[in-house]
Amino acid sequence: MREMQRAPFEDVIWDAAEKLSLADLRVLQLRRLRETVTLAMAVPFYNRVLRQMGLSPETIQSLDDLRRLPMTTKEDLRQHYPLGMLAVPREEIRRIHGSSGTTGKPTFVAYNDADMTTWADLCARFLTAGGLRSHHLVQIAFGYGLFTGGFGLHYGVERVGAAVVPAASGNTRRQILIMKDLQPDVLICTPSYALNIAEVAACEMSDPRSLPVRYAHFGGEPWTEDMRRRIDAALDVMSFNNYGLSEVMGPGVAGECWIRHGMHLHEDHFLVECLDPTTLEPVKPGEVGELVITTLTKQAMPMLRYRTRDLASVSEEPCPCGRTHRRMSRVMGRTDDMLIIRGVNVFPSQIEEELLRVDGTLPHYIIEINRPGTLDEAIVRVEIERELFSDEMRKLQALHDRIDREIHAVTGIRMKVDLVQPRSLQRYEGKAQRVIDHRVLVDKPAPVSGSPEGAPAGLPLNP
Ligand code: DLL
Repeated sequence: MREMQRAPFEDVIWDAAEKLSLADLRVLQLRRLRETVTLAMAVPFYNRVLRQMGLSPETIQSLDDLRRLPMTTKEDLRQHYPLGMLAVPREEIRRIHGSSGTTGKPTFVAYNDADMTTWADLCARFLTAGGLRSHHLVQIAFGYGLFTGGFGLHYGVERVGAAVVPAASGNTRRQILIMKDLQPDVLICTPSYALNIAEVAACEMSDPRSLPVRYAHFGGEPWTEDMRRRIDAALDVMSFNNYGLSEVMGPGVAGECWIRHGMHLHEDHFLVECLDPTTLEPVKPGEVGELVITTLTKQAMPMLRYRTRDLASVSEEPCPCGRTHRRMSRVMGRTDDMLIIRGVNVFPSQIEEELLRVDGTLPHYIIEINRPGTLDEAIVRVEIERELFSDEMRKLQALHDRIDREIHAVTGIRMKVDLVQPRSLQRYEGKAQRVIDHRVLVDKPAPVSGSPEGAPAGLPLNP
């Protein structure tokens, strides 16, 4: 979307901190990093590790000292289940959320009053950058519950002063009814659920573009630029990407401005490193690495160098919108959802990109992996437009062969391609599941990423 250099609405900066000079930002970050390490000393786990490493708040003299701090992993949180990582007394906790895990046990995260205020403010920040104004009505179709999406965005919208319809996820017909009758300006959900809404709306009325929504904020799962083009066209909206994870807050870590070319990291609240996941050395600006995030203002559960497993790049290029905080790319994949098929590393997002580039495909697909004998076998099932099935076989075959070639070109391996009827693959109301790895189910739990909320990863829900 780089070609579009004029804001489609008057840009509003929610917080002056978004335009801090680099020098001022660094001063603020260093002060907050010391405060965070001080707080972390109250967490028995961090206290022990920091002492062992000879570290204390006083040893943090510059931002470079961040690299001396220990890393935190999901496994550390699991080992301190349910709330062993608290830095404040239990009585101070105001909210507990959680993320789904492979073991069926969620990882719990906690917020005190100050955290709740910060969280609402950071969501308000990216929502404002993406066009939300106080006179808007917003339909939130995220799950309300342990998942941070529903409540996180809800408080962010209210913080802006806009009105919320907390429709929650699911019951797609009712979502459409609410849209028609209440005329919301903004839709908030996962990108895959937005597609689902567009599809059901198309079955029920002639044109989903006549729905009133004009802006949309999507996050919680990976999606591609092609997916954005299709959603924007299907619903006649301008959609914005936002990123976050419950362990460090939930939504509110980064979000797009009107440029829609990368998500501004909220760097006054998070120190974000982009590291080579193997060597743990920083990658160059613009190169893909794993995001490792240190919270700077979270009080109830501060996180030191949390390994997100999310692969993205971080750009230092100035943004035409004037916000000074660096921008992260879309999440390209996760270190733990990288598929190894016949020894080759493949990310589902690479396949999505290729599939959606081909005319006639619909944005619904699933990648299934089996190992019938000794060799892995991958099947990509993708829905295609209904008319294509009534065309001559030759056209169908040509489409099949094109997809086959494109996937082979990008991944280097041959996958079986299965063109299926529209609406024949499962739909999701929260995070979509794009991979079913039958091999993994046999001996170890499947990766967390992309699993529908609350579902054991790797298992199809209501197939
Ligand atoms: O998904 C928080 C969130 C809710 C963010 C709503 C944005 C909107 P978790 O359930 O803990 O928290 O899952 C976090 O989801 O590590 C990424 O792998 C993935 N993820 C979140 N946002 C995006 C995005 C929420 N915009 C995990 N693009 C993260 C790609 C995303 N992946």
